[in-house]
Amino acid sequence: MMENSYILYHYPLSPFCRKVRLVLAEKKFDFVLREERYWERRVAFKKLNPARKVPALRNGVDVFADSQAICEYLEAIAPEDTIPLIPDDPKEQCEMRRLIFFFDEKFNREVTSVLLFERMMRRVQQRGSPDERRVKFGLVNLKNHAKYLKFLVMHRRWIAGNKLSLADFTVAAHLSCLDYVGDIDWNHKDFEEIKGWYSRIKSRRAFKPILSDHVPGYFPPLHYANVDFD
Ligand SMILES: N[C@@H](CCC(=O)N[C@@H](CS)C(=O)NCC(=O)O)C(=O)O
Repeated sequence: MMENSYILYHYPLSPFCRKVRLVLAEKKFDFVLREERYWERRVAFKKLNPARKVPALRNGVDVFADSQAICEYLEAIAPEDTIPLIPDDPKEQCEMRRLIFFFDEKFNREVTSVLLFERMMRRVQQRGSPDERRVKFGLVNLKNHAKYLKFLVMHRRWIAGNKLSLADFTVAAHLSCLDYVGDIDWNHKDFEEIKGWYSRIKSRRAFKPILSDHVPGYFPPLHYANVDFD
């Protein structure tokens, strides 16, 4: 491993970990991935992050936790020749953070965490069979939130404004997890506009490794890894 290289403790289908992976790659940091099955509550991992949550990012003796805190730190120390992911204007920053919290809190609680748990994590963690009522709840919420997301991408070039920002990586991280488990109907009218934005972010080089993720026993739909959705 190269000196100054980062270790990211992650789980492949965690939207928070994916956001950090995307930002590490976009900002050209050297990093290696270490899968952390956080539900096994490894004592050594608790020492790294007392919250026992992934992602945690380690660089020698320094450990950083919480995806948003990590991304803001990476933005602050990133090489100058990389594209800025936080706007300079305080009003634009505020809008970007509002949307990040909206998706990482509300959307995650009502959609991503519900569908990922029912579709996949229940089986991975051996916690019984899917609760169909919860699946329905997640899918109905996804439909409702898609309308808001559609509104955003129809009025702005990127999620939080006219420039690419951390908000785009946040939302893309959530959608990529939902796409992996097959819950996004890209042919539905509400996803038509979203598809154009997602295709733009999905075609960035930083996105490639995420598209080749594979969780043993679960295959994503064929379009998952293709930028043109074919
Ligand atoms: N706010 C945290 C949330 C991280 C999070 O909830 N990660 C989940 C995996 S997707 C986790 O580790 N859960 C373990 C737990 O809640 O005990 C962040 O942005 O990093």
